[in-house]
Amino acid sequence: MSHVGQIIDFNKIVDSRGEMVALEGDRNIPFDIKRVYYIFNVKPGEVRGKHAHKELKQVAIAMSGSCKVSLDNGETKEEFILNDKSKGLLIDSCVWREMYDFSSDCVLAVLASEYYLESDYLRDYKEFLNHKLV
Ligand code: T46
Repeated sequence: MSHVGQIIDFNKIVDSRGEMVALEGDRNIPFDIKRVYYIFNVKPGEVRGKHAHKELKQVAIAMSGSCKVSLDNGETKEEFILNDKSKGLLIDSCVWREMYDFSSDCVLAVLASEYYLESDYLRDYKEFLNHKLV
């Protein structure tokens, strides 16, 4: 089975004072990071995402709490639970994503390969499937 998303296990730098993770573009993040945003205070039962991107690649990390992410490349669907600040979910371009079951304390940070660009969005599922055929 081909994988739709990939979990990246970040190296934890641990010493007697606590723990740290360092994120570096083109190193442990497999693209140059152009944008960072984070999502929090998601209302119970809300689903975010429900779109794909033509070019954008992202890594999503639950900095606190947890949420679920469903990824769909048009052929295969996979569900991930994000609940570990030392693991990131790599979401490639042209993957339909839905984020749900956010815990009330969830802070979902996202590192993105591009600046925000509305024309990069595929917000209609049929349009997404057609785009994959082009
Ligand atoms: C994804 C999930 C995890 C901006 O102005 N700048 C930005 O960088 C972003 C991401 C959004 N926006 C505006 C666009 C919309 O008017 O904020 C509003 C909400 O954005 P959106 O509906 O895209 O939010 P989500 O949570 O459904 O999806 C976002 C990302 O778009 C998406 O790529 O993977 O977060």
